[in-house]
Amino acid sequence: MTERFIPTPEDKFSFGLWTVGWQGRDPFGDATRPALDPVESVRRLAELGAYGVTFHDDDLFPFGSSDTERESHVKRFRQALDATGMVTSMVTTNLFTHPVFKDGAFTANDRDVRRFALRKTLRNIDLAAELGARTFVAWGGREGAESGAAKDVRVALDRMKEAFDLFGEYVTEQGYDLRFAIEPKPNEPRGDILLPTVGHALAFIDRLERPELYGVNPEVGHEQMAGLNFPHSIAQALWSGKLYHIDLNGQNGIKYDQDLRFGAGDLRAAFWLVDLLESAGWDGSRHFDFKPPRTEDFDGVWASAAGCMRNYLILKERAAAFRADPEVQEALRASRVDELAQPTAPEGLAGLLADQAAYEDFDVTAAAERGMAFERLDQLAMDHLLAAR
Ligand SMILES: [Mn+2]
Repeated sequence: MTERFIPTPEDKFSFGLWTVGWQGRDPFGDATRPALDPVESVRRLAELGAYGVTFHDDDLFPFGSSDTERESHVKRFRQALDATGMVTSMVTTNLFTHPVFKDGAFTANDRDVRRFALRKTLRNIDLAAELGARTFVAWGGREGAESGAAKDVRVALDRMKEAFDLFGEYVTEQGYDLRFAIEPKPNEPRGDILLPTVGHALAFIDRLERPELYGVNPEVGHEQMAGLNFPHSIAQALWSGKLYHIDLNGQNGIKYDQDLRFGAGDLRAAFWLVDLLESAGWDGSRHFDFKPPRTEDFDGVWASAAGCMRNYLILKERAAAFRADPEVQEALRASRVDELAQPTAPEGLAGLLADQAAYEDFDVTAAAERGMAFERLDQLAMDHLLAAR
């Protein structure tokens, strides 16, 4: 019964080193778990069936490491990857933990801090290229404010654009095969963060000098913290050709960033998300950015990581069963979902204006009375999600 949910590298599951390595420190409590060696994380995740790992520079070597220290950490990590066959599927920069970033990195009011942040990121871009990562995520957790006068947002966006344009210039000059994925979040740790949602990030990318180098890295919980429909955000990112990476986790509505394992929290949103990614043929990583709760010991950490992958595979099976069910296909037609794919006025403006049936003779009352049969369709989805069919 359970054997069909065993993850393999072909499923392209990946994890951040900071996920299983999270020690459980929160604003009110100290660490509940000791530090985890990245080499151990690589080994255990490979055993569980993951294909890749991702990291912030500071996850791999402590902030302020000398070149020699940095090189020895990278070497051990590389050996662990070689021994397990795991890949570095994405790299990102920590521009939020050290106190120097208390007012942000690319948009800190302090220009010296901004220049340091650019150099820290450029150095990490070199490492990403060296390890063969093709995606570089940028989460600006400290780019924001708690009060109105503290940050001139229009000017801050100029500085944000300046930073990303410099990175685009750098990867182009170096010939790196690396694209950037901007990760939106509405708040936490800042009171309000710049580029708070997928929509904001997509609009920002349009203003960059080399927009083709930039996409988004939406996280389930981040959009849901803003009360948004995550599958809708992903659909728009896909529609824009801008889904460059994704962070899967769980969240229970509008509250602090919970980072639950994937499938926990809003299960129906998770079902529709997997249905969307699989229907769209998403071929990128299924990347988990979650935090095993601080109640857990290491057995709980690995159970939580395994649960992320297992839940994805269960939902993938449930979504496929939903799509394959002849009754569902009939219900989709009854709800006229296929009709939305027909262009509304393919004959053009003149033809539309000349068409009396479209307006003058249109029976508004009859059209208003037609039921859409969405409830039956949704219950079929619920039945499949709950394995009742
Ligand atoms: Mn999060």
